[in-house]
Amino acid sequence: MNSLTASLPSIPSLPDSAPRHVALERHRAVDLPYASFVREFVAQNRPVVVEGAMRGCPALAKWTPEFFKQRFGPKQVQVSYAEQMTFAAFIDAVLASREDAPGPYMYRLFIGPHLPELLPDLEPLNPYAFPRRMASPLMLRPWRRPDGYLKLLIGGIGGRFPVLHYDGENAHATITEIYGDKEFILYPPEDAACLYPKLEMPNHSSIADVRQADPVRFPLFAQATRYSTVLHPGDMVFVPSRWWHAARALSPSISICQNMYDASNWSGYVESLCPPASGLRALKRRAKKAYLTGLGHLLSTLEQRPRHADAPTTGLAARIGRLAPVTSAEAGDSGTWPVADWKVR
Ligand SMILES: O=C(O)CCC(=O)C(=O)O
Repeated sequence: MNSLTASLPSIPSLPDSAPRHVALERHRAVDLPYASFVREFVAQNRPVVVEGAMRGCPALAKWTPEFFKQRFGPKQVQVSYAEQMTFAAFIDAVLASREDAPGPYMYRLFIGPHLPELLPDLEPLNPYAFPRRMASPLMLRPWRRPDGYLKLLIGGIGGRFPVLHYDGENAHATITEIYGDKEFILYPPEDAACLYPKLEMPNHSSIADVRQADPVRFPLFAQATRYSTVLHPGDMVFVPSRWWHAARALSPSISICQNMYDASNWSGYVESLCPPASGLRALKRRAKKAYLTGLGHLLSTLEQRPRHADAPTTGLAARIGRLAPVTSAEAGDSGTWPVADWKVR
């Protein structure tokens, strides 16, 4: 047992009669080296909050609702799938949001293609949001996201992400609070049956609001184990693949969300991109699957190379680092990311 494992409380198992509410495990970044994070949480598909995950990132000192209103006021922005409005109108609605009359919640604004001016505010990059497989030049073009598919999430008091869900394509996610406070709730994959997945969208729950689930319609819900926490500025929650999650702003709140793949969730990702098909399409899928599977093996090997803080920035080691970035130094700064030609799916 390593020293971190020795100091971690194990996830408790609850007696049947106990309320199934557990406080989500938290660690300070200074006590959780990246290698321990990967070994203890990512590789084991266990959620955790890392406090102080983005030290030195300018957004923490700069981003406020007023900053967005002043800087991008007249710009039309995508708030949800259906709603667009100017940033100024959106921020006004966020600041007017109340527990009994929640305002809009922004969850469809991708920073790279739509607000690339913000990218330098997020550097140095969150050291826990690695490896950056989607940034690898070896990644197939339609799925290549040099910034890790960074999304902006903003809501006011009582505003919430609209649905209890898990992320598609077997992704892990990191969600980092930049400003304000947000309640974050997770349920483990094995409790899916208690969360009433929608038939037509099995990663979305039929329960509209976990705080007001109808016990007659959703009798099994009470048996699901809820892990909850409150995110404060600088806190990052690691949401492992297939963990259900929901979020609600407790004050005007700004955060960023980023998806992540490594050896632990890659095969599920490949499966989700290559569902069974017939005819010519089946041949293309097989070729894509073979490429992505091989790429996964190659990236896993490269990611395991020992990293040295004083690694050379030129030559073979640097080139390998660019193919499989596992540190922010290897990922480079946002000036080197080809943001202009990304498409948002
Ligand atoms: O609002 C949040 O923090 C949740 C974000 C989320 O789950 C998502 O973007 O998939």
